[in-house]
Amino acid sequence: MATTQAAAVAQNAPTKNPTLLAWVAKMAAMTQPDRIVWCDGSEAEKKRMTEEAVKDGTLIPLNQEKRPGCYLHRSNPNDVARVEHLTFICTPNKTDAGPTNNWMEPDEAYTKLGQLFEGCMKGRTMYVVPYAMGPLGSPFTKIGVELTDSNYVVLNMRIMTRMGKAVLDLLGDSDDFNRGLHSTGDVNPDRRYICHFPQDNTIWSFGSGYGGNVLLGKKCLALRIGSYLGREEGWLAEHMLILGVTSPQGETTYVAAAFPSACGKTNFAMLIPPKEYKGWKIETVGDDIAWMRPGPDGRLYAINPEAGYFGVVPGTNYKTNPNAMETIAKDTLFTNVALTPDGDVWWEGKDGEVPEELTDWQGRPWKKGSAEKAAHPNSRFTAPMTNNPVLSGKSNDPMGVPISAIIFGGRRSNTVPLVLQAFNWTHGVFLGATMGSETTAAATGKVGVVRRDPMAMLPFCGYHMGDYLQHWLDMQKSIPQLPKIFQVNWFRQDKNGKFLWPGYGDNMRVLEWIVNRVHGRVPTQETLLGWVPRQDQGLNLQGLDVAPESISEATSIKEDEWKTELKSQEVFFEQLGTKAPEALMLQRKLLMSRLGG
Ligand code: TSX
Ligand code: MN
Repeated sequence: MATTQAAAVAQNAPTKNPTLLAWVAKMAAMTQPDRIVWCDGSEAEKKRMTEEAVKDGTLIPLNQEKRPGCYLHRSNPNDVARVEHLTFICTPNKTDAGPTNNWMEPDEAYTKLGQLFEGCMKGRTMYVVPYAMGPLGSPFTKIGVELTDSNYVVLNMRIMTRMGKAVLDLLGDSDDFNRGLHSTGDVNPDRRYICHFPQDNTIWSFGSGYGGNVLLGKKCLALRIGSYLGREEGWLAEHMLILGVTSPQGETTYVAAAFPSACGKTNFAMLIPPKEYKGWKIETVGDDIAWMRPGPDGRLYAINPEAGYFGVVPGTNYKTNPNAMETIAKDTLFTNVALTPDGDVWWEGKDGEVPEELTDWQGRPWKKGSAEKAAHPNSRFTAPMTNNPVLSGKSNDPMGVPISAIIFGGRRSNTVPLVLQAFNWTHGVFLGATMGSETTAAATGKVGVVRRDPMAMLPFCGYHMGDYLQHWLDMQKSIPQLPKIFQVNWFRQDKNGKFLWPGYGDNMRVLEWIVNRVHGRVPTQETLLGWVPRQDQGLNLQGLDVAPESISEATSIKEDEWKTELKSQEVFFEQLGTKAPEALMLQRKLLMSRLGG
């Protein structure tokens, strides 16, 4: 039985890779699909699968005049976001996963999920999706194969990754590929698990059809497994955007930046400079993930392993992010947004009037003024990066881009000033390790509570957070030309809750200071916390219609607030126990002594 199945798999496969064929046969023997389809990534395949998805109700065609090539998908209402409490790191020892991850023993996880996967694809098709994270032929690039029974997953993976036949050719007979297995199952939250097996380069995901849980190349491979591989192999897999800043003189400086959710990462990655910045240009290399390793010239080089954007839709408009609006004008899959009577999509925070009537994200009639949201707050677009009007020409460069600055951000209504530069790499890692952001969505508990989210990696680090921070510290030994590290906060408020900094395009002013610091072109002011812009030769505020008092408030450092902050940081470090890196504890003590005990 098993041998005939294996023979059948081999007969239809566009590869002779023995490891791949044996694994597909083994997974097929367990899940028992009616048929196996090897995806080739072609246009014809896209057309055929899109038509099938429309026929089976997975996709709703949108108005093809208004949104050419665009479709709407509605997920199960119980399945609209990543599920951290159902996400597991499966290593032999619990300590390897650390206190910030859920852990399951690998054999137990394989057995438990194996029971769920047993026969789960009966009556269904198993799609074999070969994909690459990173440009084909890049030394950074990793190959994965995802087996899935979801046509929605295939169509999304086609946008988010380099997918298809070319990847199989690149893989050849190698056994070095991530083994991803996914089934939507019956979308029952009680039978939903996302398990990572770093030692086996394997991911098993069951019972969900939602983005981050099922597009296995993204959070699962590029971050959780990626961070594990990065530590083993001496590189960094980070939750960072990558952008290039080009001056009127034609000098391009590349920056990587980590922000927790709800800080406008995609907006920053596609920023349009204000009119005073004639001749300046921001270009996007990536909006979510950066893989970084030392290059031949001693600088730190980064690639974006993805090929598309899986972005939050609500709040996106021609004021907050014109480039994103252009990006999603065509060939985009929308998930859980509202539908207009004329077949266009709508969401809270879109430009223009609120329509009188809509079909909401669950397919129910919706009327203007309704207390419920028409689009789900976590509704998404999946769009190819090639749609982005400001896509960097280097986004497909196998060598990546040299990173001159690393930025750590957060949403803080107080305490953290607009911008500061770390004294050195170790201090910069301390700034990243102590990142925090205030909660915004009422659905996830109290609003305005600071959540610690080191390097914005808390839900995405595939091993012990203490070891991860130590790996960051250790990396300075292998990067002769270290990027400079900065901390930013666009979200400082006055006592009435009004934002002090205009943000958005005006963040260019902060970026220019960062670029000038990187190239040693501007003097700076030393403070307790780090180096900040000087009053005289600091931030360029030309043309900015903001009261000088607001700027000084946004950039102010209040010692009493910092004493409170240090106490709050201690709670996080205590969680890491003996794995809290000594160098970071010393940074903490130094700051405490600068504050006067
Ligand atoms: O994305 C944001 N950025 C980065 C842009 C490059 N947002 C949106 C965050 C939610 C996803 C911001 N919100 C930013 C910001 O820099 N700043 C703010 C706060 C803010 C909001 C509104 C105004 C000013 C600041 N002003 C008016 O509404 C007029
Ligand atoms: Mn992200």
